[in-house]
Amino acid sequence: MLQLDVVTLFPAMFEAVTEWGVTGRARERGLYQLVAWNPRDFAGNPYRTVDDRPYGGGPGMVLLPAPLHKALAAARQRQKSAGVRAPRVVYLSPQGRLLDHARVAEYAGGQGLVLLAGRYEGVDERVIEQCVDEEISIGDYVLSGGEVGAMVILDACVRLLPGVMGAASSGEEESFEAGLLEYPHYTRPVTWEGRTIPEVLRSGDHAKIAAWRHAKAVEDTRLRRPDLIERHGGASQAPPSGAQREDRASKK
Ligand code: 4FV
Repeated sequence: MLQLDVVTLFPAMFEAVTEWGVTGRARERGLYQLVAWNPRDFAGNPYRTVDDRPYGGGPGMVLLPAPLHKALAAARQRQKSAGVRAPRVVYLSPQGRLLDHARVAEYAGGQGLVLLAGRYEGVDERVIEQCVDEEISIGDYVLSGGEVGAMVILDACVRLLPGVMGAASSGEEESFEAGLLEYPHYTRPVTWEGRTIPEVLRSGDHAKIAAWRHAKAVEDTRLRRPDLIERHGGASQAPPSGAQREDRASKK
């Protein structure tokens, strides 16, 4: 079971992941556990204060180091008692390394993750120096809190856990694994608003369909994300053969 802990001023926000859809069902099936820790519970003052003004002046407030440190220590201790050898603390911030499929796959393949979600202007830098193993950003924009980023990591990780997506495992994961964007999808009706689906998809010829889908994936990736093609050393012209598909399936 993947052990997940999050340090956040808004634990209830995570119900969006733990109570709904694929990730909600995966939690019910015990495929992962998510425990939230609120720094206010570690504030140690009657006003449960967790932030203060920035030294050197400037706008906004900064999260105090001590409540975060205590909350992170509690989360790490819970992970250790749940059998996680080396709990990894990840702080969500715009200064972090950009999240990608490889990172998500690494997290999903691990034992446990402690996510630190900041608020206001961020956390005292000394917490990052002392308690954080890695900073991760979900994109070059500023959010009002790290919770949304933490949920992105949770959702993407849980989808990769064995048994979560099962047979319905969308090709999306596979696509990013292969460095390609996903091919286009169609469903009923055959013609909609005068637009008819590509004939090959009704041919029943699975090799032809696989070839068409791969060609579309390469074409779209070249057009929309040439960086992905570069990163994956060019797209192989041949669609993944049945054998490759099978052995990927067997890995699931
Ligand atoms: C963010 C991002 C992000 C910065 C200050 C929270 C906010 C506030 N996190 N990827 N982009 N965080 O904007 O992960 O505390």
